[in-house]
Amino acid sequence: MPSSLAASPAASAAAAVASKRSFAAIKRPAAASTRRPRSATATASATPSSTDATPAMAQPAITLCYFEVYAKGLQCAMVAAHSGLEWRAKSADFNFKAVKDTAAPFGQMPLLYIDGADSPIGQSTAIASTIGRMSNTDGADDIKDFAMSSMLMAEAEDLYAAMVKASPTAFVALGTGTKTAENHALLWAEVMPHHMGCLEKLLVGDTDKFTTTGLVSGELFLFGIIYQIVLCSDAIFDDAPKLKAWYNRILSHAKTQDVLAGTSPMGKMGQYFINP
Ligand SMILES: N[C@@H](CCC(=O)N[C@@H](CS)C(=O)NCC(=O)O)C(=O)O
Repeated sequence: MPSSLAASPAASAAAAVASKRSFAAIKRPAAASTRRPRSATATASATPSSTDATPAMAQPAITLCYFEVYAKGLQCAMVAAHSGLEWRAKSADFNFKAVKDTAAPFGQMPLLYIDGADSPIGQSTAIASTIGRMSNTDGADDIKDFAMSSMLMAEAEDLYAAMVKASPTAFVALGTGTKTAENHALLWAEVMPHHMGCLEKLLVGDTDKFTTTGLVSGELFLFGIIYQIVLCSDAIFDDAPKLKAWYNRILSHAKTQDVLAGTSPMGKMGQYFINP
């Protein structure tokens, strides 16, 4: 990510206040057997979760901070948007440079601030896992769903790494470093078909779901990177019809459309990976 992006407007006042408190305020969702119906438990400000798994306890609001591009932000925004938690993005005066060498655990974004927590969370997978746990959208009521969710998140990171290696971005042209013409050709001819083939086999039976709900945090996180890949080539679905159905199902979801239209709390985000 170029340094010009790091200078994008940034410091959430809410996040700064939140960063002074402790993690004690973060509650663990109750086990499925003790959960009450959503209507009896949702906080006034929370939007309804897109899954049937709704946390029994009101959870603190969260603030997701990232640059105005998809890159590592879309995956987290997808998980936040479908979580049912009250969430916001960084405020206009958020200053990444101010937290980069202090509060940010790895000096990078995305960062997740939880109201009541004493420090932000770094690493997009940790952010997605935390949101998934807080909102009970991580499939953890069913160990198979949880394992699948975790696998898909790891797979999404592998796909992201493959794109970073070989695809030009809005900021780095083909021919720079490992983004050679040869690697780029290999990406689309071999790397993507291999990954899509593996994913196609993991979908449950003849369904368009990887899990019982089809909307666990790992699926939403994976959607975030696959959407970015599809912006470069939708041929990835040529031999993966079930995966295409899975993709279209999540794509057409109102909460996904909100994120993509720039009408979610995250606002507008630009395309990161591009064609040469
Ligand atoms: N492994 C990290 C990578 C995060 C990352 O690479 N962040 C970049 C933007 S995509 C960043 O913050 N760059 C600005 C900087 O390092 O100053 C994650 O998944 O969150």
